[in-house]
Amino acid sequence: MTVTDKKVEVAPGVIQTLWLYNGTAPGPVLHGRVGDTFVVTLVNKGDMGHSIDFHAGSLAPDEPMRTIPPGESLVYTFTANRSGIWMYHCSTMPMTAHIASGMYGAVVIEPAGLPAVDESYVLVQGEYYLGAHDGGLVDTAKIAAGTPDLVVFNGYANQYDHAPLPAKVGDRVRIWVLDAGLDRATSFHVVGGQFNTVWAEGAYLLKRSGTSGSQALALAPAQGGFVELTFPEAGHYPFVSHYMIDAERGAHGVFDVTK
Ligand SMILES: [Cu+2]
Repeated sequence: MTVTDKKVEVAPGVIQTLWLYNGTAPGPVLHGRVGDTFVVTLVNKGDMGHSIDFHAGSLAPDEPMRTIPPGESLVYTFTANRSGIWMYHCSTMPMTAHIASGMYGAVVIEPAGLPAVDESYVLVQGEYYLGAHDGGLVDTAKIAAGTPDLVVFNGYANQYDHAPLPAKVGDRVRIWVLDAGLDRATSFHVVGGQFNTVWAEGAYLLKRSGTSGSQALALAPAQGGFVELTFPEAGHYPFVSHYMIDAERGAHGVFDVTK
């Protein structure tokens, strides 16, 4: 995973200079099964020190999570012994500025025996504290004040209003959600939908329930899980963080459900 600085559009007409793993915010979604070993080479091609912290592995952080200066690299090896949707992020101080500049992502380790579904999506919630709109850097005063300008799924405000996620009537849809923060919790809800399966932080709250339901998946920063639902009829089903101020900040999208 290579760290670079890059100017990126984060909402229509809003360009920010971000610090990125492999050129995107969030960084790439890594997928695996319980027992898989990941060997990640972190290469710092940015212009300041950076690092990476994978929650998906348990180890002494001293060496693999160390900050490396520009031009250097390190090899970070971990084994995913437990299922989950695990956060990774830069842990170089000030960590707030590094995470808010795009240095976060997800590692999905499926629980053993997870059934196949018809559609599966990964949504990673993040935040932007905007500097100047023509390529500015993160505004750390807004971080200190706890006032993000944008709260987003997969790095772009209202991304899936512009390009809705497709699904078919009657199909089982699984949505993995990671709240990468940095400081906002999420309450993931699908308007017009009900979850009959909810799995969060290692355990099922509901599992293919026939008569019990769930309306929102609550996640604190750095927590994750998945929900499953079936859409009963064709239409446009919005999905949001039901912290409504954050839905209005950009944590909003749409499922376009067709027959
Ligand atoms: Cu960093």
